[in-house]
Amino acid sequence: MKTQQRLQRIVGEGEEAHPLPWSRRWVGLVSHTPLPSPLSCSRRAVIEAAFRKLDRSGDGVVTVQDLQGVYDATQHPNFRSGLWSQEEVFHTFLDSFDSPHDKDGKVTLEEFVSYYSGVSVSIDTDEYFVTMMRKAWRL
Ligand SMILES: [Ca+2]
Repeated sequence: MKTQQRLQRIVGEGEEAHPLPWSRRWVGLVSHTPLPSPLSCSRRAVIEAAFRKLDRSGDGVVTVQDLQGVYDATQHPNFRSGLWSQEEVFHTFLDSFDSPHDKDGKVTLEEFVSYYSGVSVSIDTDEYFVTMMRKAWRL
């Protein structure tokens, strides 16, 4: 009994003195946490290609006028149910890219890149990101 108590004390003290298992776990957690990283060249290029496709007028800003003929609003569930007009579908679509600090119904390249930087963080490989963008925007 005495020995067992002494052993428990030693083990207990050992844990206090050497918090290594916890430290290791912590390091593991940190290394698996995706950190916001700058976009790679291939990711940035495919985002810019999608933006150029959207910006039909070529003035560097995507507006509702640009979307007409590129984005099919008639497939949107709220259009199909008669809840929204095509115009409302376009505005809602643009709104998802529009910076919360500058809601003007126009999307600049920087706003578009910023939106996809957020998406990019959760995608591990450049290849997958590029494929996803090509499919989404039919590039
Ligand atoms: Ca434009």
